[in-house]
Amino acid sequence: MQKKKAIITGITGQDGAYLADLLLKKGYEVHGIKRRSSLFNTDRIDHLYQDPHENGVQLVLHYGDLTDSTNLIRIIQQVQPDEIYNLGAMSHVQVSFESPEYTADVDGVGTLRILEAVRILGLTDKTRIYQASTSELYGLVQEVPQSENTPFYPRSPYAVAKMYGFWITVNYREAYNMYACNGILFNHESPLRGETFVTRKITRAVAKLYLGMQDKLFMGNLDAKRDWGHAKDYVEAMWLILQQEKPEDFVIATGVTTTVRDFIRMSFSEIGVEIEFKGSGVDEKGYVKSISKPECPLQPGQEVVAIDPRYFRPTEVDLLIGDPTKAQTKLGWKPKYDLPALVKEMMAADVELFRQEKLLKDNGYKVLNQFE
Ligand code: NDP
Ligand code: GDR
Repeated sequence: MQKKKAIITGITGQDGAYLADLLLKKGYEVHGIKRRSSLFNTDRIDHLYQDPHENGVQLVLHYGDLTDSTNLIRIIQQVQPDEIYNLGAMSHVQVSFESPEYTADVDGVGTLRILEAVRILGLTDKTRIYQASTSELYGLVQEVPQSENTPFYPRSPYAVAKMYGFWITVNYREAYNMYACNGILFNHESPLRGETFVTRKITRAVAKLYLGMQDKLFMGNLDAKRDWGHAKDYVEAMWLILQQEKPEDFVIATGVTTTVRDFIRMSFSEIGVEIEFKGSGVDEKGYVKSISKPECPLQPGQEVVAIDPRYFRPTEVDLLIGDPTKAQTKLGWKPKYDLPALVKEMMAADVELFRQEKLLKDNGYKVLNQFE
């Protein structure tokens, strides 16, 4: 039997890395689209890299960009994929307020470019398409928990661009009978999460506080509530969505919501520190209440969390909590991780990362920087 071929846009991102790993383990030939960058940008998939000079290579990387139809058409024509996972995006909500037009081009029109490429190339009967849609579509709370039937009310240029991506996927499915589906994924995290998303920002900072490498963590809105899962579980759902008889859209979530404040508490608790918050609004601060690990350099009463209003968004999404019933029933999908297990894994990874950095520094070695 011929190997299945998949294209992943956004293969260098968090989800791209986990999905590439999953598909390779399932025996796929995986083609990833990566952007040209002035520095190497393949850290997350270097362990999967295969030398193109060898025979039987299963992972192939192509240069490309979602803003360039010509190159998307060429790659899709060359690969003739069974499945395309469109994960590439300008994925940071706050940054989308700074770069709204670029975000619309990549996240909105980029989705159209993929769908149209498949149509132009006459692959509508062969190629199945997964579109990385998001719980940000729900935006301003209309109902909870949010399901496939909850109306959308996007609250950022990112979410509005993704709304176009969602509906153009539905439209191509209906207009051209394409197998094209949206996964409406709620927030999912991991040790590979980008450093400026809230969970990773917190676990990195708490690890550095524990190792005496940082004094304080500056945060935005601590009241925001998110339904956080593990990226490893969520890429499994992406694959399942494309294996169904009929193309449909699915919500993927844990059904549990937690405040940013509680995520901070849970992260500190991994280093044996209990935190108490005092004050409100921009004056809220987090203090060390107790410490159970003697090696921890923090002191009771020390201020370790403060608010910096620069991290507030012009319009915020206050509450996300997903209803994964359809995915559980039709896909048989069930996450293996809960939030405590996710926080534990992320904290352990960041403590290890900075322990290595500190060890080098403490012994007179520089952390490698090729420019110095
Ligand atoms: P990341 O930000 O980690 O990865 C985004 C990927 O898209 C990177 O590989 C990035 O490349 C690539 N990319 C950015 N701009 C372009 C472009 N112009 N052309 C081609 N590729 C581009 O995101 P995640 O892995 O977390 O998310 C994957 C997808 O799922 C995204 O579409 C995101 O919006 C969506 N999503 C994510 C959720 C989450 O909680 N993680 C939840 C719901 C949806 P480079 O490495 O070069 O920057
Ligand atoms: P989100 O993720 O916007 O939900 O989008 P992010 O982790 O950036 O923010 C979550 C919540 O935390 C609040 N917050 C802060 N956020 C950041 N980044 N930095 C801070 O200092 C901070 N302080 C408080 C935010 O205001 C927000 O309410 C993610 C992305 O992966 C999207 O691509 C994806 O579509 C959605 O999740 C589902």
